[in-house]
Amino acid sequence: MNINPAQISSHNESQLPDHKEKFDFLANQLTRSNIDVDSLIKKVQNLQIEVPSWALGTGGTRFGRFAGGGEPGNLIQKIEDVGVLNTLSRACDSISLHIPWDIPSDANAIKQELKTKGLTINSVNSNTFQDQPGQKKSYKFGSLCHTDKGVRKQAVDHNIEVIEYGKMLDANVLTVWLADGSSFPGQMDFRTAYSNTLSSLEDIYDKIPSGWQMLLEYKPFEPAFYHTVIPDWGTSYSMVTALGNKANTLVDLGHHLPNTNIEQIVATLQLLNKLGGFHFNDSKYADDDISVGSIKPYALFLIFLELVKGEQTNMEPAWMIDASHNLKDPLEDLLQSLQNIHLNYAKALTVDLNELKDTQESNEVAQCQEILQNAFQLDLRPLVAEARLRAGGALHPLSAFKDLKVRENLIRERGTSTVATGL
Ligand SMILES: [Mn+2]
Repeated sequence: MNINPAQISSHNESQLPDHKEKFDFLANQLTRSNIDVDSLIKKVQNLQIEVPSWALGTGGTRFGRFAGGGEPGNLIQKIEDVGVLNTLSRACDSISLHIPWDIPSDANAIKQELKTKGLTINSVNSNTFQDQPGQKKSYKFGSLCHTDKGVRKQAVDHNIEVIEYGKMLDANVLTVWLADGSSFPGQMDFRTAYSNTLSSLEDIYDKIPSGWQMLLEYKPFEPAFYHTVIPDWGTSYSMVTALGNKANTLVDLGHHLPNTNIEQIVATLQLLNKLGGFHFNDSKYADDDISVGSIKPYALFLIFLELVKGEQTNMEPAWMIDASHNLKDPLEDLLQSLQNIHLNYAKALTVDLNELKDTQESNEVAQCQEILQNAFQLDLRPLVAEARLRAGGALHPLSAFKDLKVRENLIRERGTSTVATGL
């Protein structure tokens, strides 16, 4: 399905007078606070978030999966879906692939489709947390950490194969997330598991092309119940530091125990120049993988504030949404997540960092809080809508999605029984 610019403008038209009134009021307020509205809008437009191919279908839980209709049945259709999202939101100009769920059998056709939709592929993700049909050795007891050298080699070879697919599609990031760990005390020797993992990662790192980076994700628990080989940012940091300049840590919002101070982790990793990537989602309990900003928007704002502080001095992390949609239409959920990412980024950009610094230096605690709260509570929705409007997107992507009957069209084209690959 394609949405053309004329459809978007005609959808925007009825909402323009109301939007203009709200935006003009907000722009005047911001200008009076010495904020350059045009440059704020440009920054918001420049923040593009990668959408993973596995987030486009209905996700399940370990108890069940309730698929919706019109899901993308192949990679071309997944690219088509991200094209729709980007046309509406102007916030996601790339798609991340998961191998082997999305093996690009015809790389030229994939590249052509990406070009037509104005998209790219930045990151490719390996999968050694499941056994695939015909696979020689099992990952039941781990992959890169496994006690059997043959299993470790198979997992290393898989990652190298993923790099090769990535090269074919002009990607530049390999993301490694490991389910490796143990479910019972005594099952695994911590030191052996760490050493085996690092040694396997070294073999993969050797094949990382120049201009690429290898991202190492961490997670405290699940699927392992007792210990995860890379449970936290410190362990990931120790490994990427041992690996070299092309290896960096990836922070996934959901991969923390409740109430972890993630903004502090972001600040520390950026200070150490090792924050390579960021996965957005939100959670109430653990790795819930729900819509960005749906549970803890203030935490999201505080994280963005640290990312904005890091903007001047460090490399730009690879941004991606990593979510799963077991109830909502995945495309609607992604539009909401993109909106919340842009909104909180914009709020963080309005903080006067010099003023905040001075206030911190003089230990005016209440005033420090005021500065942050004033920025967080500002309603910048009209500004984010204006950023989309100027980029050719929809003023309200979610209502455009409904009014243009995107899901109905996808069901008509693909049927009700297609099932997207993924979890
Ligand atoms: Mn992730």
